[in-house]
Parts: sequence; structure tokens; C-alpha cells
Amino acid sequence: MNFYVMTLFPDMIVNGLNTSITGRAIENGLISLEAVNIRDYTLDKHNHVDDYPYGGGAGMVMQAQPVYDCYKSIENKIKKQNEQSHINKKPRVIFLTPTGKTFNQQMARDFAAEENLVFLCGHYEGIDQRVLDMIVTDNVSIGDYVLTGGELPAMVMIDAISRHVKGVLNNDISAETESFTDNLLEYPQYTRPEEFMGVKVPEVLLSGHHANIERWRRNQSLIRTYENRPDMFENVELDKKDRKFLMENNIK
Ligand code: 6GU
Repeated sequence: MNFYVMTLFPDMIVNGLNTSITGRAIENGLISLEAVNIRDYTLDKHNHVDDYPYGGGAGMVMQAQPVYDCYKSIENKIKKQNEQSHINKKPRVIFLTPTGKTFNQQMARDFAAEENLVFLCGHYEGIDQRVLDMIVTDNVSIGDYVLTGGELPAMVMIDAISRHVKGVLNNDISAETESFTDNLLEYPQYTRPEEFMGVKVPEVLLSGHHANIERWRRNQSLIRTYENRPDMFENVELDKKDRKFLMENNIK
């Protein structure tokens, strides 16, 4: 899977993602990452990529031309790569914007099925709408707060998408057995020592009784989801034992 990021801060993208699990995936050739500097495509003699907004108002707007030319260079590169295999599919282009659809785990799975993904990071007050209308296929936000630019959101998305690419995670950690998959949050984890600053590991986890451990973990997931994510809890499929546990604990 190939990620292309159009940005004014390519170092931020590359330095952030060359680390840890995504870094290893790049090293192993499971994913590739190219951060392309939009400023390299400006035709302005002072290398400006922004200008004042028509209609007035605060801030600056990124101009259409450098963004368009930057995109075209990426599109051409992908076209050439696809020529041998007779594929002729335009890549999805994701614009990172607080006005987009909120990113979630299902979107991460869907995007992971693509061969190429192009991300467009905005800065200033926005990007000229004309170039957005020409090239963008998906408008995506990562949550209800405002950031200074699209770089961190692009990195968040690339991390979440990469986890769904075969070989990126260890085989024993499946991307699908984790939080969100059955609308439940993960249960708490413990490791050695058995006692830390006087606090013991929950007895059941030392018992070796697999059914009891599974039940305890499920109950913990239920409590966590109920307390932290009431919106998700509504979609949890509860069985008889779940209901009994919730009743006994005055939940629901
Ligand atoms: Cl994608 N961009 C910016 N600037 N802020 C955000 C965001 C994106 N998602 C949440 N906040």
C-alpha cells in the first residue's frame, strides 16, 4: 500500500511515521510513504502558496495552482506504476478538514483495501474550493476539536489504516480482535509483578480458570463501555450473562 501526503511540512510526516510499527512496515516494504512539499510546485517568485480570501475575513487561503500541480505529479507517478499491470484507477484523495466526516475504524478498514491513497493537508484558513472540487474524493476529520493543520490527522489516519495491511502487525495481534470490533472497549491488562506498591493483580487472572477469566474480562469491557462510551453501549449485543452482571451492578 502506497501513501502520498501533500503538505507544507513533509518532515513532520516522515519523521512521525518512520518510527515504531509504521516505521518497520516501511522498512519491510509493506507500506510506502512519500511526503510531497506543496511549496515545490508554486510558480510564485517569492514561493508563496497562499493569498487573501475573496470576500474578506481573517487568515490566508491556500491557492489552487500549487495544490493542483502537486496532485498531478502524484497522479502521474501512480499512472506510470500502474501501466505495466494495466490498471487505470485514479487514487482516492483524502482532504483533512474539521468539516469532513469523522474518521472511524470502519473507514480505516475500507481505506486499507486501496492500493494508493493520497492525503491533502490544509493549513491557513483553508484551500481554494475550486481545486478541492477537482481532486478530492473524501473529506475527513479526526474528531470534534480544531488543529492547526492536517498533518497530525493524516498521520493518525495512516497509522490506523496501516494496522489493517497484512503483515504490519504481529500475527498473534489481529487488528480485528481489539477495541471497537464488537462495540466494546478493551478490558484492563496486567503483567508482573503480582503486587506493585501494595496493589495486587485481580485474583481471577492468576487462577488459570479460562472461562472465569473470559467472563471477568467481558464484564470489565461492559463497565468501561457503559461508563466511557454510552453511545457505543447502545449497540452492544447483550446475552443473558451480560444482563445478569449488569443487573447485579445496577447498570442499565
Ligand atoms: Cl482533519 N484538520 C484540522 N485542522 N483540525 C482537525 C481535523 C482536521 N480533525 C479534527 N480537527
